[in-house]
Amino acid sequence: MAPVLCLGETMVLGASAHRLPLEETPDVELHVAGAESNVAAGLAHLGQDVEWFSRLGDDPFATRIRALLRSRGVRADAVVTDPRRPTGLYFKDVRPTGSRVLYYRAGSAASALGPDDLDRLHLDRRRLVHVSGITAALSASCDALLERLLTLRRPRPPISFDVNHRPTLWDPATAGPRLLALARRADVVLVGLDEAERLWGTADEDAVRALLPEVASLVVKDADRAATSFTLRDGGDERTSVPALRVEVVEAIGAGDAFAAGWLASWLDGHDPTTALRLGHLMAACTLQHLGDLPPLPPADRLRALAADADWDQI
Ligand code: KDG
Repeated sequence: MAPVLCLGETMVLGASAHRLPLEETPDVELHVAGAESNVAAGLAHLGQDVEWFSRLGDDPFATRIRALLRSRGVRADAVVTDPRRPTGLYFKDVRPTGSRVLYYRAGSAASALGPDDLDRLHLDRRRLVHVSGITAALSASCDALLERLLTLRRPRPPISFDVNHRPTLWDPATAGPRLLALARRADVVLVGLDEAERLWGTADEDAVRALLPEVASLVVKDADRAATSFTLRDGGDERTSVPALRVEVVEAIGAGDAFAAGWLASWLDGHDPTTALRLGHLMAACTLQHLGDLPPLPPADRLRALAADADWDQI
């Protein structure tokens, strides 16, 4: 069986080492960040065999991305180097009023991803393919890649889709219908209640489920409050909710990917919905306490034991 595949753009991320606004900071730290490779790194940490695929430039940023992901146990064998286009960059501008992102990714190597890239990825042998709605916003060819992937004739590998609406890339009126159409064809969908409200005008878990009734597993995350999963089973819909963990938040960007990694790892291992949601929350809690998207993590055994702990409510 080929490794789990996570597909989407990864960039180098610059952020103030002092958590100052960019115009004031004396030092900028460089990190590696991309929603799908964040998920890949989380899955690898939790013991899954995982590969990330995208396109990178022929530049030091690409070298940095490859090295970081390799160090996190993520394979990147099929990644394409495009010497004509740069690796995408972005900055996090940390302000007292909240963080904002500044992208330098238009025309990046990853924006040239397209449907033909799927031919090199051995999709028929994957346990899971993970993608996100960010890809749909990057270019017409990126959107066409998602279209082809999500309309593959069954039997096909299970596809998980994190809605990941990025308002800086496209407005809700354009993104809403497109992301809903893509999500409807996935097997697993992860979505935040805040983005569901922005995109589809509904801030209620059951109403989100009503929009995506045929998705085998739907996970709706309600920020720092709770996450709820809906799983089609034996002709019915199993609904499970687990409250989020209380943590001191340093920076929230990337926590959704960490949650996705925890939930998906548990789902791949065949765990029950409660354990999967708990592992999602635990992974998210680790990321929330760090500036970068890929913080150091406690050992996987410890995380799994906590997720299965009968005394979870005391954590
Ligand atoms: O989920 C975190 C990502 O949003 C961030 O690291 C960068 O992939 C990214 C994007 O496109 O915003």
